[in-house]
Amino acid sequence: MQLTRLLVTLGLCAAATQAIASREPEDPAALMADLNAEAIQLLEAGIEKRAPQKKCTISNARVRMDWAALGPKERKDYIAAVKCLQRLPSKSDKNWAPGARSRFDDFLAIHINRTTTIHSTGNFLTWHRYFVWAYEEALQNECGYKGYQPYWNWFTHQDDITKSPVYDGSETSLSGDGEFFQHNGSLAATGFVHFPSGKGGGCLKGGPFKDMVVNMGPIRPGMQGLPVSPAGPLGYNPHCLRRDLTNAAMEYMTATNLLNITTGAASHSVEAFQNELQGRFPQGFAGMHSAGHYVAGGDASDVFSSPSDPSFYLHHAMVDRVYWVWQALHPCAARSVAGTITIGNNPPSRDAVPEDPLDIGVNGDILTIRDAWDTMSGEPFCYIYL
Ligand SMILES: *[C@@H]1O[C@H](CO)[C@@H](O)[C@H](O)[C@H]1NC(C)=O
Ligand SMILES: *[C@@H]1O[C@H](CO)[C@@H](O)[C@H](O)[C@H]1NC(C)=O
Ligand SMILES: *[C@@H]1O[C@H](CO)[C@@H](O)[C@H](O)[C@H]1NC(C)=O
Ligand SMILES: [Cu+2]
Repeated sequence: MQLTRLLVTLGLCAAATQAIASREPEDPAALMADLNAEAIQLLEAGIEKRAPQKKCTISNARVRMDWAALGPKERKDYIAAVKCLQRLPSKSDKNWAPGARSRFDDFLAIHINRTTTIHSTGNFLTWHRYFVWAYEEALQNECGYKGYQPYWNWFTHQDDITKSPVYDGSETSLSGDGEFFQHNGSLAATGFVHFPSGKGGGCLKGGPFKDMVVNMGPIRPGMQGLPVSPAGPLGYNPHCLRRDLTNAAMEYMTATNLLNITTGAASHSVEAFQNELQGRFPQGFAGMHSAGHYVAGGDASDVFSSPSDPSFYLHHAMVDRVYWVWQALHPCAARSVAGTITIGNNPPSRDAVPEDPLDIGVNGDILTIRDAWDTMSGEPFCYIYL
């Protein structure tokens, strides 16, 4: 750790080319694509140098793609696999999570249960990386899905999120807005940020997930007027999926914020990177991770039960994509951990260490933070982003 910090300070570990580092903020989607291309080049060079015999290579890795880049058939296959997970019976202990009725709910249940030890903690990035990967595995192994986990590209449709192919409400989207529901917007960033209400807030109006039933939560919704589950965090509380597509939260998805965490002031350590990505709440800065949840709003505005909205996994694949880019651009800092084991260090706790377990319950074996640093170790991850 000390050596890494020294090397980083001396600038010896900065792999990002000056060309990108010195860019002026511009079209964030173009910037993100260039950063992604740079990451692939660096990974390729790194593999050739260190382990030419590696079983996971750029050419055989799974390639996770932008939802917008998938064709209609690929999108429908993904949607069908998610619906399949929502039909398959839960594997969770009924006494532990009486509300978990499906395999989809098994993921929601463990996320609810672990919330205070996986957010604003040292394991935030790696826990969610493993969580999304296990979901992708379940879609493939239990529901016959042949593709890979797609991501929601934050850097398009800033002006009108209802036009995004993820949220446009069509048969090839993850459904669009909720019905209009009069409310006072959402409180984000533990109350430090207020997003005004959009045009929704109620049950989904249409699209593939219109009739889906959310079985647990909300526990601590950010959206005002959303009733808390009377059944407790893991109790059974069947309700419709609610959304309030919120353009105001898209204001965080900027080239300036992306540059800051990938090549700028917030890119030199995992601590700075993860903190800036998650937000500086007391300063009224929600950060791209948090803001992304509020773009969907409704059930997704609850840090505990946000995975009740299927778009959670596309948002978190994007969080992981940005983490993956940052790691490729900062090879000396990539394998490090910062932060404690309790949410915002509340209550105060020890520092997280690389050997700490990543527990995703019935959804997968226990890995460690260290196991989850490399998406191309082949043990178990082997994927890249495009
Ligand atoms: C999480 O599960 C543990 C048992 O494994 C239980 O003691 C705890 O109360 C649960 N917490 C929440 C918030 O579900
Ligand atoms: C919205 O705020 C107003 C004024 O503060 C309050 O009277 C009303 O009950 C609030 N509505 C909801 C749904 O929270
Ligand atoms: C970049 O991140 C740093 C560290 O969190 C923060 O202090 C600074 O305000 C950010 N810069 C911009 C332009 O947001
Ligand atoms: Cu989470």
